[in-house]
Amino acid sequence: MKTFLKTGLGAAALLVAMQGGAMAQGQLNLYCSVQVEWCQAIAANFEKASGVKVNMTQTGSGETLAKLQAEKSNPKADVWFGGTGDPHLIAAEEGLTTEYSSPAMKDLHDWAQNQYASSKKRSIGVYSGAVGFGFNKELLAKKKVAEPKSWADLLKPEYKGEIQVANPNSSGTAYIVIATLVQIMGEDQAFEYMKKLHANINAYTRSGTGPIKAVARGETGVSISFVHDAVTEANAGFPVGYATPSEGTGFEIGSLSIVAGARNMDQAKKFYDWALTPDAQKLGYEVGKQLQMPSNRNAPLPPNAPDLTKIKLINYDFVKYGKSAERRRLLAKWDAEIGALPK
Ligand code: S7P
Repeated sequence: MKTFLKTGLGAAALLVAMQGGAMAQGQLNLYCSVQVEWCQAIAANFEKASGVKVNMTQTGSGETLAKLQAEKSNPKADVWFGGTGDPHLIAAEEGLTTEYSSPAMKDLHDWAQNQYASSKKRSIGVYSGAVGFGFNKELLAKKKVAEPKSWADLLKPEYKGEIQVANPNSSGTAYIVIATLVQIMGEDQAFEYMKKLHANINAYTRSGTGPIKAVARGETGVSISFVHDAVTEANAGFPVGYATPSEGTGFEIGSLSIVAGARNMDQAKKFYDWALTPDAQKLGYEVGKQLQMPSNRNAPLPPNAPDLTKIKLINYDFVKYGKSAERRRLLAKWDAEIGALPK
């Protein structure tokens, strides 16, 4: 009896101490804009490394920006991980995120540090990836349609009803597509191009990854999306190939920001530092088979990841296209001139 009481009390004391310890580490409300498997791995591994309890919500970049804007006076999130860089810059400009300088910054590639400079210390790069075309090789072969190689190719009549891209109002990926076309062709020509392209589009999806998933399932022949997502689908066994446009293409700086007025600021900073380590940056590939280029110079490039140095990238103007007014203007123009066109 005595031993039972002793062990019972000991175990209870240990449990209280453990709970006290875990509680002392607090919690973190994480908005996460990469693929859900990666978000879950980020949450679980940070919990393990820090003892901080993580409440994670996954939504794409455009949608997360809209949520942060709606919650401005009563922020619900502490930190925003991943998603295209322009909405992070807009969040910075609108005061939705706050300044932070991580000691890990010195280990990051220049492009990741550029995001820190462009956002006036309110955001940083965690990964990068290029826009291009994903296609279903079997479907195109069956329809005797060539694999697209250029922006010009996408206007050819054989792609009628064969192409999917996301809606730029909800998708950061699709916003990069518009900004890329404007930078390559000039604004007037880019909108003329998108009007012609509309004839070949079968759907504007909510999320930026929707089109490549539809390609993998054989629901559409071609997607305009990030090429790393095409390789992920190919690695999963789908007959998916990819190409980057011969005229040049845009790219993302997938980013990380701390929410202004975060209730759990210490935990948010801890997470931010951890997310920039090579160990954290390996998780995207290890768990979610994601193939973006990590921002920490010491994190390995995932096998078969598209090599950004071999892609014709434009000198994407993140500062200009990461401005709130510019995004609003381009989206309104897209709604009026493209989104409103009959299908
Ligand atoms: O994780 C894949 C990826 O393509 O998704 C991210 C982003 O959330 C896409 O957001 P949208 O739905 O708003 O386009 C990219 O940053 C990332 O590379």
